Amino acid sequence: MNSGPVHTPPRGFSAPMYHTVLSLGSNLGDSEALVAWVVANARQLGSVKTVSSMYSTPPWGGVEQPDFRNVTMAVESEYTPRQWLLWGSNLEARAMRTREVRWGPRTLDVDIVDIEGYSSSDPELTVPHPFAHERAFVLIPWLAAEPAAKLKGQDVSALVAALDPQETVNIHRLGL
Ligand code: PH2
Ligand code: MG
Ligand code: MG
Repeated sequence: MNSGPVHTPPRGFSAPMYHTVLSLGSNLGDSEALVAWVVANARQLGSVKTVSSMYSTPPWGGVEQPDFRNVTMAVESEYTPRQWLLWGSNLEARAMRTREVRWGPRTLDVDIVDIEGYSSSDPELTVPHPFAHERAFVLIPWLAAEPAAKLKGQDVSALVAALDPQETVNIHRLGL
């Protein structure tokens, strides 16, 4: 009987590695713990490249609600874009995220901002994120985590410099 290995991958085989940028946000419940829990979960996968500090950011979108805690992190793994999407949705569900109000308060939001070398117009997985280039609460932490980052060919540093100062003045880096 042949007892040799049956699942050896072909020599030289390796799955593509995706450099993926994720934005984490929360403004309900223990927001700092929830965001930190997501980072810890990604670390367990062994895929975290860089993580920004935690930022306190005023709510964007015109709904009156508490300030957010936001983190942007870069991960690199063999997870496909859809696997990251499912991973984020699963964590949102475990944080008992609900969707009552568009742009309203939430315990946890895990958004895919950008994936190097990948784009998609699927409504469930639009990559790059259609508004990331103008969202201070994404760009400022992202620049801190990845000073040389680019989004759609533009330097994130230039996108940050182009933000309306009114959008940035009340964004604070927390010592976390
Ligand atoms: N998320 C939103 C709407 N508004 N504002 C801030 N400051 N941070 C967020 O993460 C955020 C928001 C929708 O996902
Ligand atoms: Mg969001
Ligand atoms: Mg979202």
